[in-house]
Amino acid sequence: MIKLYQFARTWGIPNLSSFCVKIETYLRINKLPYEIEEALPLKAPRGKLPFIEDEGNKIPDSRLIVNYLKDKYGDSDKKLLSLEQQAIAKAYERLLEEHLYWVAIVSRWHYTDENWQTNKQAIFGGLPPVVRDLVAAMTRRKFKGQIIGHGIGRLMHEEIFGLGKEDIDSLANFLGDKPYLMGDKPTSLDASAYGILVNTLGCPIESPLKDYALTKKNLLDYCKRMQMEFFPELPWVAS
Ligand SMILES: N[C@@H](CCC(=O)N[C@@H](CS)C(=O)NCC(=O)O)C(=O)O
Repeated sequence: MIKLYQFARTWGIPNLSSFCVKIETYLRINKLPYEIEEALPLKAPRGKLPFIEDEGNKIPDSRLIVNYLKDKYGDSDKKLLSLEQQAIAKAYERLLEEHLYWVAIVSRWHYTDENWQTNKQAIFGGLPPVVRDLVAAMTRRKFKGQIIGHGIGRLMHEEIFGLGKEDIDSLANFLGDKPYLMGDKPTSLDASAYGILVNTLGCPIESPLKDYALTKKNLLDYCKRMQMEFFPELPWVAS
């Protein structure tokens, strides 16, 4: 059986990592049986979660995991979407994972001290106190380096959230009143989108990004619908 390595569940959402939510949602959309192994990134083959283990293969990175699962167990996206739709879905996936994700990272790790404490407790709360503070501080420093290297960390908060709001507008306008982003059936793009959106709309990290996303009723309803359909054991509690 596929083993999914991810952070422990918290905040009443599937995972505090949008990429972990993405993979678990993908597995559920495609009805692939799996079991969860709680882990921290230290244990991951490339130092990041999620990763999966399947028949002795360890596969890192949610994009490579989805490719692997599609190759091995079938690609429902290909059956559902035209080449043009697949191209659009890929572009949105990249918007979510390579841009909006970084806005979320800033909100969690480097926006307010309150958010940082909430984030710290959720990720490192299970570690013994002395180790916890040390590992948390080191990881926070590492993320600082990453956001500066990426470039987004060189902008003012107002500018960063302004860019994030553009992504939210695009998603809300693209979703419109469709049940799923690409139409009537869920695809891997919904796994990716729900991962980021539930980590924006459904978790206790406060920011102008969250406030703005909450004004988009179709996105909020979509996110709640995805959770109800694919994680019925987790009733919506936040926002
Ligand atoms: N591109 C990777 C990103 C995975 C990723 O950034 N995971 C984060 C959690 S959301 C992580 O494990 N970070 C740990 C670290 O950088 O130390 C994917 O798609 O899986």
